Amino acid sequence: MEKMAKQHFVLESFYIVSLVIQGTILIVSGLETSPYTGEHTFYAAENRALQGLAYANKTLRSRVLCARECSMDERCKSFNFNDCNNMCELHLATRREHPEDFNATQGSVYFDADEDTPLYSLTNSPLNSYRSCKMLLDAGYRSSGIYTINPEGFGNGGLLVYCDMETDGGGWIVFQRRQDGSVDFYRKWAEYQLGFGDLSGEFWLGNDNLVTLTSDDSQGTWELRVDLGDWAGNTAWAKYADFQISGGEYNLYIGQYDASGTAGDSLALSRGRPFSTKDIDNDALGSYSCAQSRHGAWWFGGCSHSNLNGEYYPDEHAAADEKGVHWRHWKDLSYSLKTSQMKLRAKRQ
Ligand SMILES: [Ca+2]
Repeated sequence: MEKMAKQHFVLESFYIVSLVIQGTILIVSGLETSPYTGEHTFYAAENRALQGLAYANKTLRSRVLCARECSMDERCKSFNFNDCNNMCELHLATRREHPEDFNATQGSVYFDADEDTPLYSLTNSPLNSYRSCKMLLDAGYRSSGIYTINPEGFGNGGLLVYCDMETDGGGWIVFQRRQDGSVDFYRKWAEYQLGFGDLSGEFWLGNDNLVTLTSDDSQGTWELRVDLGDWAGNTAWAKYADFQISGGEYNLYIGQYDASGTAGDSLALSRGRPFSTKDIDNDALGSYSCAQSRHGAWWFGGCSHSNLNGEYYPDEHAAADEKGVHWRHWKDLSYSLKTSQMKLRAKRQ
């Protein structure tokens, strides 16, 4: 039959499409009235899709029909087929040219002619098997956003978190974000305990959640990262090894400061300190309240070099020194930052 196709002695064209799915080869062949003739082998990556690059899409009954569509069009270099909605998407390029758009997508299968492609298959395990943003990242989930993770200690519902999949290799669970002042951070102990705000905007994930997360040592130790932004568009970061928040008074335990950080170590005075809020004073200054005087909630000693939960101002000028969102070793105590994120990442030993 192959010989017949090459001799072109019939008006119809001949095609062979081979689909290689998890090592199994499925061959489809037949006669077509299309002028394009060819033999095509497509390799499958399960639960994957090349996103945002379709030049054509149509609803078809199966991946085999989608493969035929692609094989009949000379321009088509790869395709997605979604088993949930039977959508067939044809692409002019492959995952090789657009690795950043090749993402984990449940229910979708991606095909191209590269025999290495099956290596990118993902098992169809439910999201609830992932215990951290790092595990999601390692499974191919490369888009930052809101995910449910199921770390030890959270029961069946898991924990809804924002995963930063881009910064410093990705895989970070963000537990604090300031960016526009839309959420009030001058709150009481019980609110910091439970968490507040909006995961897609400003929020505090909650001290109890931090305790449970950082006590799960099955994932190794945890790193702490702080990302800061000023009002001129500059950014800086700090990173610490061995991050843990203990139960009870939510003491901050951090290991070595990463000397390559650009923000400086402004947590030195907070090491080992319990958390303080405007209504629970655990600082080292007796009846004086660091949390009240600085309008924040933090690991105060006497008091601190930072308070990223301070008052949010519309510019760098805090109403008084140390009242704003500050990190002394990058900007002055009186400089109130525009953005702040605190995040933790599981680090397997
Ligand atoms: Ca005090």
